[in-house]
Amino acid sequence: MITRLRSEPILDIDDVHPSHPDLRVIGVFNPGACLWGDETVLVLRVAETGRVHNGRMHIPVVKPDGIDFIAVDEKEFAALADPREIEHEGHILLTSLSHLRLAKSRDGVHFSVEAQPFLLPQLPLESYGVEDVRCTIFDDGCYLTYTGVSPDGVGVCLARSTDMRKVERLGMILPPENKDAALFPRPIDGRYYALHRPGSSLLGKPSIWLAESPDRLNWGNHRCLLRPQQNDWEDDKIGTGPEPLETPEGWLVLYHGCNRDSVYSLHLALLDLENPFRVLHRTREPILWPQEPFEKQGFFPNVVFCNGWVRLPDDRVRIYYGAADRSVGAAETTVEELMGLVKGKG
Ligand code: MAN
Repeated sequence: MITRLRSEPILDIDDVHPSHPDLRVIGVFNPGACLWGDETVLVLRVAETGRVHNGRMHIPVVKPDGIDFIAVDEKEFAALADPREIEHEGHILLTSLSHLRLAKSRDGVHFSVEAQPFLLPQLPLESYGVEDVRCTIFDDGCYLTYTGVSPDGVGVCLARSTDMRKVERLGMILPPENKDAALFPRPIDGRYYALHRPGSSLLGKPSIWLAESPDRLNWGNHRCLLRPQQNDWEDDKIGTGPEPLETPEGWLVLYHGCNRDSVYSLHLALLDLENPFRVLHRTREPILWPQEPFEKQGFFPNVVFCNGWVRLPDDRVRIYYGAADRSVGAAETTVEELMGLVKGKG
């Protein structure tokens, strides 16, 4: 329903150099995005895996003194039902290790990818990788919420950059299981807000929650805000996308829905400007779903997943999205068009 800028990726795996001689890039996807000076900056997730020697696939993990490799049977690796994870000696491993890498552009379409990583997984809570960052600009810098993955689970970490060259870690702010967190770009009534996605139990399905904080580090007053709708697009789980966009009529939220066949699509909600715990509108049909070949086939098929968008001064909105966990696609719309879609008038 929104218009793609291209029917092919704007960035693909050949555009990115590996971060280590023993690794190869298998995905460049799910970018965070922001406007910084006169450039559009993407904070890419780069997924890498090891090489095959003597019938063994070498899966990278982070150890205190650098990257280590766990060797698994290549045939078992090739036959995985879900290519994202593998069971090894009673533990689940990810088949790739992700880091964050910057790409910069003057026109928002042609990006050059930096040769060096922006944020490499280094801490024990990141030993299986850092993933899917959301960027929110405040007066004191760009705040980045990202997923830290380790044998202890999946949690939300916070970092800050004041120059989009270097980045400083501020620690894990929401412990496992939690991911898909995005900060609102300004405090409301003196409090910061964030959307996030706690893990689910036997009761309930993975849903979007809202929390408050005095300082962006300590979070409380957690409430479940949006639950999966029982339809063909989001009946398995949902999670928030990029930072909410402020409009005169409310906070515009882009989120992903995953259905029972693991197809990922993009949806919208509108939250009250002064009380974001109040949901004003929500789409019933996706605004983007996997249709192009690069969205249907890749590393994990049938995925459009967005955690980065930018609003241009003329109220055009560029949506950067991960396609099939392999490449980056881009779409363009306007605040007006998105408002029409979320109100059901699109
Ligand atoms: C997860 C997300 C993304 C990924 C999708 C599809 O839910 O965290 O990293 O794009 O799965 O594999």
